[in-house]
Amino acid sequence: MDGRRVVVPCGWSLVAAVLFALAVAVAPLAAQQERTFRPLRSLGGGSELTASVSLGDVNGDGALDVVVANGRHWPSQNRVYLNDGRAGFTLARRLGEEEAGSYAAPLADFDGDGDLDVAVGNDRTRNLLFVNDGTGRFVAGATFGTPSSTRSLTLADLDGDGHTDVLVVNRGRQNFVFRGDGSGGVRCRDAVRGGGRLHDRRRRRGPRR
Ligand SMILES: [Ca+2]
Ligand SMILES: [Ca+2]
Ligand SMILES: [Ca+2]
Ligand SMILES: [Ca+2]
Repeated sequence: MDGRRVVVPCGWSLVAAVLFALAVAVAPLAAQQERTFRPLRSLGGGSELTASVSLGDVNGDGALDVVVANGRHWPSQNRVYLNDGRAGFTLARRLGEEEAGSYAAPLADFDGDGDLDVAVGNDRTRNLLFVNDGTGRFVAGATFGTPSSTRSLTLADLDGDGHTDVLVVNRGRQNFVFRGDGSGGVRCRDAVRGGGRLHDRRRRRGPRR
């Protein structure tokens, strides 16, 4: 205690009074800890136009690694940062050879070999999968969809066949579900508009933004 006087309301039991005094004493410490919260590490360069990050153990060492989707509207390099096990991410690898305006890079095992692959959602260029060699090195695999304005990808087994599917959300354009075949391929399953109705993927409405 710092010698401050704590006034306990009348009629309280000793236990209640002690708990009250402890709460009064601890509250400033909690507030101080909140004020002193600082970044543990830096990650990547400050000039990159990062849209999102994904976590997953891409090299099988038990530590969560980071995949960064960069670019947004402008072509940029996506990167994989390997975790040294102490939240240090000094080793960066390029994800793909070509720059793209990426918004999303979620992880899932698309080819069923046990390691995490990456689905990349792009603005103005095709979305595509990157296949993991098991050590966190990726090569480009299947593309899915036409060049559009993808803003996010959500991965889940939507049709219950045991394979990960991809819900593609596009700005100002049709959204789509792509069905994963479990061997690294994804195919358009249905187009999705508001309200959960299904539409033909060829029907596009509204101006491109
Ligand atoms: Ca790892
Ligand atoms: Ca895999
Ligand atoms: Ca693999
Ligand atoms: Ca599925």
